[in-house]
Amino acid sequence: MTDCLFCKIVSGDVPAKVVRESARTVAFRDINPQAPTHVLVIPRDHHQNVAELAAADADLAAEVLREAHQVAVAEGVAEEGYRVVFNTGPQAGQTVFHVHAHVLGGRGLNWPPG
Ligand code: IU
Repeated sequence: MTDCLFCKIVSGDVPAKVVRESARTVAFRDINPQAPTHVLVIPRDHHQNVAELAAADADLAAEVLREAHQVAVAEGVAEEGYRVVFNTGPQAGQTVFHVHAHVLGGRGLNWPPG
């Protein structure tokens, strides 16, 4: 999608601090980190949210989840614990409508989230 910010990160038209790439995904640091580790994992293909992604391409949804775990391993937070979040829809706080997994770790995370 030409007007999608995350599609522009995939294409390289918008810069991002990329920490990991796979054939079908890109992982980059969130511009406004909410934890010492805050990385977003996105599919290169445009899907609006995780429900749409899972329905359209379950293999790609699984790859996003595997990559989220590999980010946590690489960041050194996998053993102590980390959180993977897909905000889905405006009420959940989704502001960018290209599906992304937030990978958060490196501090204690409250539950329930706000
Ligand atoms: P959300 O779940 O849609 O609210 O998450 C969008 C995230 O994208 C949010 O944490 C922003 O800080 C982040 N982000 C970014 O990393 N780079 C950008 O240029 C923009 C948003 I705009």
